[in-house]
Amino acid sequence: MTQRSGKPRVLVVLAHFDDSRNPNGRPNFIPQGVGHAVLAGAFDRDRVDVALYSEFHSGPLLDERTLSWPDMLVLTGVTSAFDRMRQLAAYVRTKSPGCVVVAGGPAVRNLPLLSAETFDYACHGDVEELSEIVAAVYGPDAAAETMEPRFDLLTWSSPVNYAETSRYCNFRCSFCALTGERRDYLSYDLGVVERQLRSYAKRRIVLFVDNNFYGNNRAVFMRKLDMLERLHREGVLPGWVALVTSDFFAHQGHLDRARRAGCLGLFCGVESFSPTQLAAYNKRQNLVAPQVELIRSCLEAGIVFQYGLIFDPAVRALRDMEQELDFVLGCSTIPLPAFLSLTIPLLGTPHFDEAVASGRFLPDAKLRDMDGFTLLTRPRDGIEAVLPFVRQLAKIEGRGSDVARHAFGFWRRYRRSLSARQMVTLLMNSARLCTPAVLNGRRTGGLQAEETLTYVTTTQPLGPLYRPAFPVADRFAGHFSPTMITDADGELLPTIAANLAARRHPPRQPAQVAS
Ligand code: B12
Ligand code: SF4
Repeated sequence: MTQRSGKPRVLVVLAHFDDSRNPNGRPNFIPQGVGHAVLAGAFDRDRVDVALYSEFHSGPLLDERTLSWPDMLVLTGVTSAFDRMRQLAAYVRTKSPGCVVVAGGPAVRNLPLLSAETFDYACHGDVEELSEIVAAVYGPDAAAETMEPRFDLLTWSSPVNYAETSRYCNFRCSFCALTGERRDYLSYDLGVVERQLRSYAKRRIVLFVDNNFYGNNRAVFMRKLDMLERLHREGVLPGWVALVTSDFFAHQGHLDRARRAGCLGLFCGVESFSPTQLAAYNKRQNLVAPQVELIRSCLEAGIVFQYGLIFDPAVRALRDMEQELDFVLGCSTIPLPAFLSLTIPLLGTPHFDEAVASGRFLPDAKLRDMDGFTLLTRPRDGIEAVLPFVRQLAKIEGRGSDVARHAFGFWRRYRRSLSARQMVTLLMNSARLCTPAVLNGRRTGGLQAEETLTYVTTTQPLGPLYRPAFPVADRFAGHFSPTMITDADGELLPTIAANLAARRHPPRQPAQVAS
C-alpha cells in the first residue's frame, strides 16, 4: 500500500501534446477525450479519492500542488502523447515519491519494452485492466464492483453528454491505429448503455464516440436504434450524434430509422474522394457507393454529415491533392470537411510498415510528431514544394471567398432539410478551417522565434514542454528526451523495432521503477 494517510489519492490524466503548441487547452473543441473519466470508474467511490485532469481540455498539467497530491497516477492518451506521459511520470515521482504510475492506451501497447521501463504498470488490456491493478495495489475493496464512467468528476461542464456503445472496429484500414492493435469489434450490452444514457444529470445531446457505431451485426444495430428511439420518445435522449462507417449508408431506410431514433448528425471517415487512394488505404467500404451521393442523401434526410480528409504526400502528387481540395471547396452538395490532416504512419499500422519498408521516413522522425500536421515521410514531390499545402491543412489561407461561396450554396441547397441549429453547426465547421485559432484554440501566430513550427519532423521544434517546468531528479532527465523513430539517415531505430516485435508478448510483470 502506498497511501500516506486516509484514503488513497488517485489522479487520472488524459495526457496530450497540442500540435500547435497552444498552452491553454481546447475547452471548446468537440469531441473531447473521455478515457480518463472511464478509467476513474475502476475505483470505489467511497474508499478512494479520485481527481481527473484532461490536458487536451485544460492545457499542460504543470501545477506543482496537483502533481504532489496523488498516491497513484493513471495515464491515458493518443500515440503522440507517449512522451508527455513520461514527463508526467517524472513530475509526480519527484513531487510525490512512491506514487504508483499506471499507463495504457495505443502508445503503451505498441511500445511494451519502453513502457515497462518507464511506468510501474504498463497496461496492454482494456480499461477494465485497471480494476485488477487497483485491487493489487490497494486491496479488492478499493476497486468498484461495476465499472461505470465518472463523468461527474469532470472538471468542466460539457455542452454534450458522451457515451460509447462499442469498442474497436471490424474494418482494417491501412493507416488506422486500430488495425495495428488487431482487436475484435465488440458491442456493449444494450442494458448497460441504456442505464448510462438514463444516468446523466442533465438531458443533453449525446455524442457516441464509438469508432464504428454501426458495427458488424445489423440485427444488433436495429435493436440499438429501437432502444434509442424509445429513449428519444420518452424525452430522456433529446438527440444524438455518432461515428459510422460508410457501409451504414448502403441500406435504404437506415437514415430514416436513425432520424426517427433522434439522430441529428453522423460523422464518417471519408478520408479521400479518390478511389485509387481509398483502395490503397484498404478502405473498400467507402467504394460501395459514390460518396457525394451518400452525403447528399444523409443531408436530405435531415441529418448533419461531418467527415475528415487525410492526405498522403508520400504517394500522392501535389497537384492531385490540391485538386481534391479545390473539388471540395467548389462542391456545395457536400459540407466542407470537419478536419484536414496528413495520413499518419502510426506505430504498428500497415501504413507504418510500408513507410519503413520503402525507406520513406524522414531523418530524426519523432513519435511526438505523429499528430497529423507534421510531415514524417518524404513527399513524392519534394518537401519544399509540398510544405505550403501541408501548412494549409492546419489553416486554409487565402480561400475565404471560396469558403463563403461554398457556405452560401450549401445553405441554399439544404435550408429546408436541416434545422437552423444543424446548419449553424456545419457552417461553423467551415469557418473553423479558416480561423482555427478563434474557434478551436489552435495556435496560429505569436510563437516565439525558437518555437516557429517547420511542419517537418526532422526540424520541428519540440516546444517548451520538453524542458522540465521545475527541477526533477537526475534519474528522470531522460523522461524529457523525445522518443525517436528514425536515426539521422531515416533508418528505423532498433529500439522501436524491438518494441514493435515484442508487442505479441509484452513483459508480463510490471517493472517496478525506483522512485
Ligand atoms: C475524442 C477523440 C480525440 C480527442 C481526444 C483524444 C484523447 N487523447 O483521448 C482529440 C480531438 C484530441 C483527438 C485527436 C486525434 N485523434 Co482521436 N479520437 C477520439 C475518439 C473519438 C474518442 C477517444 C476516447 O475518449 N475513447 C474512449 C476511451 C475509453 O477509449 P480509448 O481511448 O480508445 O482507450 C482504449 C484503449 O486504448 C485502452 N486504454 C487507453 N488508455 C488506457 C489507460 C489504462 C490505464 C488502461 C488500463 C487502458 C487504457 O482502453 C480503452 C478500451 O477499453 C477516438 C475513437 C474512440 N472511440 O476511441 C479517436 C481516436 C483515439 N483518435 C484517433 C486519431 C487518429 C486522432 C488524430 C491523430 C486525428 C488526426 N488525424 O488529426 C488526432 C491526434 C492529434 C495529436 N495531437 O496527436 C485514432 C487513434 C489515434 C492514435 N492511436 O494516436 C482513434 C482511435 C480514432 C480512429 N479510429 O482512428 N481524438
Ligand atoms: S473504419 Fe475507421 S475505425 Fe475502422 S479501421 Fe477504418 S479508420 Fe479505423
